[in-house]
Formats: sequence, C-alpha cells, structure tokens
Amino acid sequence: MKRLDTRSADFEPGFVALLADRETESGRVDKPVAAILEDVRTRGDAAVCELTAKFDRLDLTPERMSITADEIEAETARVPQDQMAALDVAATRIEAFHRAQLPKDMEFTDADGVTLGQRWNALDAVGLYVPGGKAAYPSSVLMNAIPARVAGVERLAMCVPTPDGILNPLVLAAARRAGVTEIYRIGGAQAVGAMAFGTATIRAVDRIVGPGNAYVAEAKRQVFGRVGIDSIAGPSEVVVVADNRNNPRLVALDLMAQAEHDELAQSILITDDCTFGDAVASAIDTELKTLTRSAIASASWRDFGAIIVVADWTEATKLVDRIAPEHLELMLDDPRSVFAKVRHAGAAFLGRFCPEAVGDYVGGPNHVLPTSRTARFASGLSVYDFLKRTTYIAADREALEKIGPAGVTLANAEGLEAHALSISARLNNS
Ligand code: HSO
Ligand code: ZN
Repeated sequence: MKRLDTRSADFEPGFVALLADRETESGRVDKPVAAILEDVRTRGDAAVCELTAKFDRLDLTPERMSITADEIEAETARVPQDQMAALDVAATRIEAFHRAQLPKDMEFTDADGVTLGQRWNALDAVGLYVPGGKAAYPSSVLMNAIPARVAGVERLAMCVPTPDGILNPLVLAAARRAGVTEIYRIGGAQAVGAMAFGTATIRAVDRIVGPGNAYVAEAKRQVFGRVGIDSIAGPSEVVVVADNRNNPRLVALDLMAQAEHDELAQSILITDDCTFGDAVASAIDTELKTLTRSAIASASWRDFGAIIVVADWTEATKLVDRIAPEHLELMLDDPRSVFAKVRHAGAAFLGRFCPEAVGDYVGGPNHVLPTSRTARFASGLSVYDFLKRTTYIAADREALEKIGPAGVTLANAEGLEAHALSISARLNNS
C-alpha cells in the first residue's frame, strides 16, 4: 500500500506511479482466439461442440446446446427462498432505474420550416456472456439483461459455460427473472463466435455484452464491427473520500469490498486526516486476518492500495478527476457539495450509509462501469447500449427553397454533380 500526502515534495511522482496502468492479460491470446473464431465461423455447431468438449469437458450435440425451460425450472427450484426474494428486490429496483433512464424521442421545426427529429429503436437481438464457475455473478446477469429488456430488445440470448455440465442455479434464476429468452451451455471465445457469426443452432445477435476472461474479452474485440460490444471490463476500482468522523472499520470494509474482487483491483482512500488514515490502515490489517478472500484482497491492497492525505476536499475532487475511478464513495457530512465538483467517475455513492456494495446489488443503477480510468470518456452500461437512433428530416418545397441553394453550392464545390442536381432540379422544376 502506498501512502501519499499532497503536501510532500514527492507527491506528484508517487501519484503518477499509482495511476500507471495495472498489467492485464489482454493481448497475449489474440492468435488462439482468432483460430477459434475462424473455426466457429466456418464449421459452426460442430466446432462449438468440439471446443466445448475440449475446454469444458462436456460432450455436447447441437440439440443439447440449449438449456431447456424444464432444466431452468428444476435448477431455479433449488435456489433457497431468501435468495429468490433478494433477487427479486434487486431486479425490481434495477428495472425501475433503467425504465426511468429511457430517453425520449425528439422533434422540432426550425426557422427555415424544416422538421428535424430523432427516434430511438431497440436492437433486435443481444447476446449476453456470463462467465462460468466462481466468476459467475448472478447480480451481473441482472445488470446486463434487464437494461436490454427495458430498452425493448426482443431476443436476448445468453451463453454460460458449464464445465463438466454443472449448472449454476442462481445464475439461471437471475436469467429467468431478467427476461433472458434463450440460454446456451457454451462459453469462451467459441461462444462469442457463435453469437457473432451465428450457427445452425444459435442465431447471430447484433451486440454482445457481459464480462469474461481474457479469451472472451479478446474474442469480443475481434468480432467488434460485425456486432457491437460493450466496453472491455478491467479490474474493479474504488476511491473512498472520507473525513475523520467515520468509523475506520466501515471505511476499511468498503476498500476491501473492491480488493476482494481481484488481485489487480485498486482501492484508494482520500482523507484530510493522516491519523484517520492510519486508523483505516490498521482496521484493514485486522479485517484481512479473517476475510474469506483475504489472499486476493491482501495482494490487491499491498500492490495497488493507497492512502492519500489532502489539505481539503477541493484538492480531493481534483485527484478524483485525475483518477477517474469506476466507483467513488463520498463519506462526508455534505457529500453533494463535493460531488458537484466531480466530473469523472463511473458511479458515485453519497453519504456515510451508502457503501459501494449496495450499488453492486440493490441500488438500481448499473454495476457494469468504466474501469482503468476510462470514466474520462465512458459511462456505465445503460439502456442506451441497447438502443440506437434514427435521425430524420422532413422538408416541403418552401423549406427546400431556403436551405437547398447552400447544399447545391457545397455539392458543386465537392465536384458531385448528381448531388447538386438532386437538389437544384427540385428547386427549378416546379
Ligand atoms: N463491483 C463489481 C460488480 C460486482 N460486485 C458484482 C459484486 N458482484 C464491479 O463493478
Ligand atoms: Zn463488487
């Protein structure tokens, strides 16, 4: 863990080092992924089945690729009642937030008499990738699937690897609750290929979303252009801005909630009180003795954690903007006045009773957020990812007479005669 103080002379190089890219695995698997995608593109189902046998130790036929409604029913029945109820609380809240997020169409008639507008339409089909095993978060199934359904996407196909054939009941329950329309027991780059190119069994989709390992991320990169993709998620990050009126243990737990995701996760505390920073550091050491994911969290905190002491909250907001964190917690008396000055953060959590974990599950806004400082130019997953716009123009003769001549001039200047004539012929030929 790094300790930095904005008043010390070596602050700037220390802070720059803290921001330096955390190493990721991406890029090293481009060749094997390209080979898998080519195999799936040319041989379809046969390739998918062979690759599933190889990587997931699962004998599959095209007929067995889909997880049937009966299987989903049986698996869902195994989910404990409290988990089903919690899933429903989460889904209801996520749905309500994303419904409120739906954009409105726009139309106006300008001074030249031209009517201009913009209309939103949902994508036809979306593919949702869900990782297998331990990395499968049912909450992420809700976060990816619900915005798509709220946007109006009709076909929502999900791929989830089932190594050795083992299904994850809560993932299937989440998919059912979120309105996923088809589920396939395949994973890896082959699943991304199947959804992008289509096979005899799996129809091609228009956009692929959802987290995955390095192979899945690389496969998404390679099929981008043929289909849309969401942003490639990096390891999770949190910046907690806290004054000394907080319970150090609560701050410590919020920092560890990110750290336990991944050895490459980054947790940063910004405080105006050095002694409070020390108290949080020792509370973290205490928690790390008992946390079940202590090995992961310890590594993350040791390698990428930081405590930064600032002179005031204005200084804090400037640092937050430079970090552009995925998550920002403001554990302050007046979090809104500080939040008003922040421009770059994926999601913010305001006040002493709003831990980031609440946003992971039951807050309502999406937990798929821009990582690795991409909050400088990107936003979290939303209904916009499943919608696109058609703009339109309606003009009558009078309106065309007003704006047409300038178009004719520009068309001639570009040497495009048919363009010029298509306008001028309408103006002259009455
Ligand atoms: N904090 C993670 C999302 C998550 N947390 C899922 C728990 N489950 C990335 O934003
Ligand atoms: Zn989390």
